[in-house]
Amino acid sequence: MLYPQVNATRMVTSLDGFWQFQVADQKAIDLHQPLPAPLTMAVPASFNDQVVDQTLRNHDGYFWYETTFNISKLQKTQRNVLRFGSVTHSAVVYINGHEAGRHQGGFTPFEIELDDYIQVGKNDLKVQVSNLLDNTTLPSGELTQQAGQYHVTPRFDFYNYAGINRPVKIFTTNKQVHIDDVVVKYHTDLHQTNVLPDIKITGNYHHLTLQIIDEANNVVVQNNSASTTTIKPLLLADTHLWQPRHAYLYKLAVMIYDANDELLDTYEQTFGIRTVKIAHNQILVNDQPIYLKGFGRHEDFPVIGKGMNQAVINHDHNLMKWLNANAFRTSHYPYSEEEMQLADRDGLLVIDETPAVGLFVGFSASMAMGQGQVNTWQTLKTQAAHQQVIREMITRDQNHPAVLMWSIANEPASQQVGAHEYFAPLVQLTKQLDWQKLPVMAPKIMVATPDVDRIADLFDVIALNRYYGWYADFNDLTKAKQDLQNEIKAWHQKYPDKPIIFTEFGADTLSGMHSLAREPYSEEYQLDYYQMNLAVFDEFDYVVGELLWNFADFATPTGLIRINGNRKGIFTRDRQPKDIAYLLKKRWAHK
Ligand code: BDP
Repeated sequence: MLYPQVNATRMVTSLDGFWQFQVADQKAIDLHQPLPAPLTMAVPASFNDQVVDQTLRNHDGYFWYETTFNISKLQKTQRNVLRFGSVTHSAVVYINGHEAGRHQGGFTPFEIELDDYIQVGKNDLKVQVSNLLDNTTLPSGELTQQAGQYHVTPRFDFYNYAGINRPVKIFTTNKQVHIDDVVVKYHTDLHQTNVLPDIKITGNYHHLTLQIIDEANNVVVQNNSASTTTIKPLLLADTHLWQPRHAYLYKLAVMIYDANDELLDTYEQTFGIRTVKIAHNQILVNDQPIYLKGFGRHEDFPVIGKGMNQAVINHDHNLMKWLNANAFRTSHYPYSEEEMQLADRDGLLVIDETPAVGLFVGFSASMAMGQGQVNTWQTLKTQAAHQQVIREMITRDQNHPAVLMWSIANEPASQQVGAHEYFAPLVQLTKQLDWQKLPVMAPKIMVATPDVDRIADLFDVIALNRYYGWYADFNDLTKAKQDLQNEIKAWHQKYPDKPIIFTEFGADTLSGMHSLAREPYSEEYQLDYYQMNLAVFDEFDYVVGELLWNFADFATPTGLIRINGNRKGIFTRDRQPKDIAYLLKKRWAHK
């Protein structure tokens, strides 16, 4: 899927700004009239923390956004497409009172063809948004209704921020013929690279030209072709590789022409050349073993909630680079396209995760180690949604060299009967959709130990979320150390060829709390906890990654063990370092 771009044939208008907003179900809205009693709401951002009224902040159900936009005579001669970076969790889009499209799933973009609905001059855009989650959606939640009021109990701990979280744009293309997709496929021996892109075009054209442009803006290779099916490979004789923390980005320019050499449409797709392999329990990037140093994170910041904000993203990346990190996981949903573009540029490796979180019925974060009594795989009906989120994530992100692996679920009930049957087709689908065949993983919950887990054989990597010294062996780091060592050995014994990475480990820590007794919640305990864990990882050369939980403190609903959010951050929510940050910076300079 192409990210909107302004060029010789395309225009982009941003619809970001102050919109109208109102909580209401469909019956209360006249689609041909302005919203009757709206508030102002900034887009992009979650709605929740922009309002003062707490009932509104925590509203579960439907709400409406409205804005107007103008179309010039000139613009009406083009094809106009409305594009949402994401609407959380579902959207029905109305243009001038008519339904023009809808989308389910809160973390991937969708596009709506506008030409049948818009007019020259002023147009009305309304979006009915829902933040409801149930047994069929991803993320997964428990939905109840009482006296006509919906109530969602999320099966995850982060606050269920919702709204128009990412940019809204209208882009134009030629009406009759346009480039719909560019997938930059290549084969490289790390010196010579043959680039053979997959290009989708709607409409008739006479011929196309392809160019690869390097970072100095030189055209390094060019091809002409009569059609997308007869493209000859473009040879990069001396490939400049994309390396972790040493990014190098090329662009593939596609130009399509009519018989008179008149340019009909063009698009420039950024890409990088790198390989990813798994061999002998190591992860190889460009044939070199890599050790992952970094974080599980959240899109989460005061006031904007899960809204896309480039300054926050850039600052987070600068903090990660300052600590000498090289990787992060998009826990627990695909992050914004803008962030993925920056990861490409910053050379940060990304474990790209679907929003398949909460696939464990009856397990509750606030009960910590509580075991679900209900069989998840008989209760949930998420297979269709799961296929969709995998498809949409890969379609959106396959051109990003930063993507190292696909994480297709976080902490599913992989120890319960039915887990293997549920995941086997999903792993197969992921491999089938991804031409690169990147490794596939799904981080494991603590109760999914090697003796009871049913799905590890399906995946390329053993990814562990482990909290020895916190949810297990609380305040007993000696016992925690033994248990951690034993579990690592047991996994290795069962799957000697698979690399092990720790996708989560951490301890809630109140910034500024100090304890001579080095007690839990203090900065001292966080230091001791991590030093123990990191020393254990260093004992095993098949442990090839440490992604700490979490990069920063983040918002959650208040709970028994969630006081003002999840406090496992290495940084506070406003990005001030806890003591542990300096230890990591030192360690990661050499690791
Ligand atoms: C894990 C989840 C993560 C939670 C974390 C925690 O994957 O989303 O925030 O535990 O409890 O179970 O801190």
